[in-house]
Amino acid sequence: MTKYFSSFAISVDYSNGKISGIAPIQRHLVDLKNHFFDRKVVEEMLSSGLNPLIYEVYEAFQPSEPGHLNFGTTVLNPGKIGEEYFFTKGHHHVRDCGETYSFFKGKGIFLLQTKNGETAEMPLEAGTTIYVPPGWAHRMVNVGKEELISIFCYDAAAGHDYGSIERTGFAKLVVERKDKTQIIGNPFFRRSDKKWTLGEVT
Ligand code: M6P
Ligand code: ZN
Repeated sequence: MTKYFSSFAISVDYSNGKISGIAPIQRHLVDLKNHFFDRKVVEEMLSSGLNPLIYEVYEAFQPSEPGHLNFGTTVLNPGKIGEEYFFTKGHHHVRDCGETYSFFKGKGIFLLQTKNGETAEMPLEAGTTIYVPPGWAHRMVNVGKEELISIFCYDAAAGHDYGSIERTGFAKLVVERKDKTQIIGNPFFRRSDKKWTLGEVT
């Protein structure tokens, strides 16, 4: 016999992305230290006790079985590590499935890539809704001066695969150079054998 779960409602504060009754997952610089391009700046900051909060995720998790949906909000703070803007770690899904993100505050860039090397970038502002099809890794980058906040929804059985991105990196980086936001190629993409340090760009 089918087991029915109870329906429920949550309350999202649209000014700051917080969801009442949900404790956020927090990611600080130390949790992303292998993801930022400029390892030297990361090491200097961490060794001098600087470990900023990069983002928070308020997520209503459901049983991880087909049919259910996980949903919640992501609050990505403004800031940079060296030239590179703050971003979410980024992931593939273990079980290929789509995801939607609806942005209601801030300014950003959404980065997508497949394991075959295709890439896509989309500008983000309040009102933008993104559909991430199955097979595309995804990351959001905050290029604005305030928080970048979105509501997301995806298959509760999807799972997060972070390992693939940790091994290859994202193909594109979003940086501020000459007072401009620029999307540049990542010189270390797919070079997981390399210990990244500035100055090794070939
Ligand atoms: C969205 C959802 C979450 C995810 C979060 C942060 O809010 O996709 O499932 O955890 O983004 O992204 P990441 O897991 O890459 O750190
Ligand atoms: Zn996802």
